[in-house]
Amino acid sequence: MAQYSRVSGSVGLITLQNPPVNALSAAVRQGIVDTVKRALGDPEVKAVVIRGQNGVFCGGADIKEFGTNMSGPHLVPMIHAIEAANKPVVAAIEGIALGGGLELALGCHYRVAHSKARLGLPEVTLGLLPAAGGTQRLPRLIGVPAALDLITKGRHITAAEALQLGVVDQVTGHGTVDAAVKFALSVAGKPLDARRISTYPCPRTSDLDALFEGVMQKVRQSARGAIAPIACVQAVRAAATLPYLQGMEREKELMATLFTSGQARALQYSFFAQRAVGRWSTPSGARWDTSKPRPVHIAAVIGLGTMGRGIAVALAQAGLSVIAVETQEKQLMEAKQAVSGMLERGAKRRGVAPALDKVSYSHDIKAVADADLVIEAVFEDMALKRTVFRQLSAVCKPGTVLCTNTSGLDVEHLASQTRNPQLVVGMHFFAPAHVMKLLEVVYGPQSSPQAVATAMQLGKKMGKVSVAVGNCRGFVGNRMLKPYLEQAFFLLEEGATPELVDRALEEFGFPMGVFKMSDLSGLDVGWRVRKADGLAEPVGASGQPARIRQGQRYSPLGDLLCEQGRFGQKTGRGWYQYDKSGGQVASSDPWLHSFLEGYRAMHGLVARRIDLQEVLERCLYALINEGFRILEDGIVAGPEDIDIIYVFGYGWPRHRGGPMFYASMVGLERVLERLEHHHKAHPDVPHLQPCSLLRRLVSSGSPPVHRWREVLKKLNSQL
Ligand code: 3H9
Repeated sequence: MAQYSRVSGSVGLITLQNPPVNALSAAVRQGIVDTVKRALGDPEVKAVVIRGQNGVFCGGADIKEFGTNMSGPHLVPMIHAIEAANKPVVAAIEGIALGGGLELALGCHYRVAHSKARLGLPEVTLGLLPAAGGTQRLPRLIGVPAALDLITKGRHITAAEALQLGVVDQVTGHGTVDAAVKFALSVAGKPLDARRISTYPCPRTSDLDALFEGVMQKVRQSARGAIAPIACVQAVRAAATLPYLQGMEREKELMATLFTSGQARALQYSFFAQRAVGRWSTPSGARWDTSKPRPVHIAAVIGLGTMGRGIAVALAQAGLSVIAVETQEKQLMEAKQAVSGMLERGAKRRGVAPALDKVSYSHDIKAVADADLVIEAVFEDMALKRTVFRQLSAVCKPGTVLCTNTSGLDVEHLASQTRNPQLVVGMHFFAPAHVMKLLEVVYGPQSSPQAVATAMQLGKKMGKVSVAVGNCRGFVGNRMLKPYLEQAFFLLEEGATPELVDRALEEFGFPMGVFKMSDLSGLDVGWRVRKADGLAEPVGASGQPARIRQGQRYSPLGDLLCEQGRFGQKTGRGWYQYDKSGGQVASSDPWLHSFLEGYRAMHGLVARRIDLQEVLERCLYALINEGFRILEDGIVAGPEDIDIIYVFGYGWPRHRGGPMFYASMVGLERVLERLEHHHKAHPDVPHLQPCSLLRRLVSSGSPPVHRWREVLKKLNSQL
């Protein structure tokens, strides 16, 4: 809806009203059409100002409408009518002007923005392009290179940058609407021809072909298979080479192909999923809206290895006072330097002062006595963590929330070492902890709603996407990773190479294949865990056949590489070779290929031809199958939790929505049929045996992913 009033005698004021972001729903569009008509027809009105309710100009088209039968006036003619008006129309931009919101403002003759406003055309992040004239007007206003940068990246800019680029005409630090009204009065009656952006020629750029070729190459590389960024380049090219109306036709055509694409569906699903995970709930009935977090002013980190340092930086950057504890003097000195360096670099990037004085250091765990929340980040060893939790329980003030950054150990067991197990949760960060957006907040059966809410809120404060998950081995992300890695190893045994497996996964859209990723994070990490689990034993030591452990098929390939000191990038050799220890450019290693041949010969394995499709099915469907088990076990509340974990923490391509969304796009029957097929071929691999939830979803008609929560509830109540 849009409200109309007259202010300062002769200014028609139109207020968009659709909380929380004044999205351009059918009713808002109709409201704009009606109120603009009214203002233009009112002889007393000399100029018009458009603003949004509650200090928010407009968040763009209403994304919720995209999946429905859209009705109401279209944005393009609505914006044309504003631009064609014979009275000046001024956009008063407070809060945000994004997507269709900025396009609406670009149709106005003038734009006045508040200094804290953010502007942008983020449609590309939803698998779309700015199709209400954004791809045609922005380049005409600010030039092709700057428009390409904003449109292909979907970047939000500050009001200051918008002013510098020429997107807005004035920035104010005070009442934006008052400033816009004053501005409108000052331009009333002046000619408007030079203010209609659609009539501008696109600023000339030298060697347009070379510019677009270069940009297209870069965009293709970073898009990892996403189609929207490429369509954005094509649309801007139309602005640069065609008259406005023909450019608009091209924009419409390109949008039509994107609008119904699976990628747009996946990205819009991901947008809503990211917000849905904030509305967490646990099987015990704790919920985001009924659980009150404890205030956290002072946080402590125990253990200043790589993870602890990153966590300390993330906490300090979020404005908390941080007590950083490391018992080893040498490590403490190094950590001080590293943390200060990270804080300084981060502050320089963000143009703020470094929060160096927020962090105090100690080698004594007693220093955390006053902390409101402590995050333990010591070495991944249960005995050590147990000791730390006992000490924390003794030294911390009553009510301190105790968190562990374990990546998979039993949170409940650690809780049992303390006096207040209800105050213990997991906060599983991802390396580097001050950069990676994902945080798994792990609750055990005894964790109180308040402890979960406190960790979730702290995650939000640190700018993380936090997902509440139940306590199980590996939680969600690492639990699903296990069958994925296992399949990759088995594929090597059966005839694949690391290069083939990685190629399949990178073409799917992962930034790095599984073997390159393993080289980057270090093969020794998994080796240590497998040794602790009694899996990685020297061949023959257990008296079992080398390729069977604990009654199941097992591949010792990773262990054998570690026995040779091949730990990945850090040693210059792993699944690939690198020019030096710590090198980052992977190249094929003939040694590895002959090692694989020798291994197969020793175990009587005959290499067969494996294609890219089999790699994808074996690796991804095994991972997805574990996702269904996680849902079945009630470790997460819905598929969105899993998908967000994979998109934000494990490099799953966002334009494919996440593993569970992807499964629903492939078709659950198809996933089931292929798992059955691969399980039949490998009956000794339990991870390939389809999960019963998958079977039940298929027999209940394979509902779309947004209905799984509801179906899960129904299925659970029938048990
Ligand atoms: C477009 O404009 C296409 C056109 O070019 C052409 C068409 C022909 N629609 O994120 P928050 C909801 S495409 C519907 O938690 P924040 C959101 O779901 C659009 N709903 O708050 C949430 O609902 P709930 C281009 C929307 O302060 C609530 O608002 N625009 C929309 O952290 C609060 O959101 C964009 O891509 C929307 N457009 O961040 C902007 N936007 O409470 C997308 C938000 O039920 N939006 N909601 O969970 C954003 O980036 C952020 O929401 C924003 C606010 C920065 C605006």
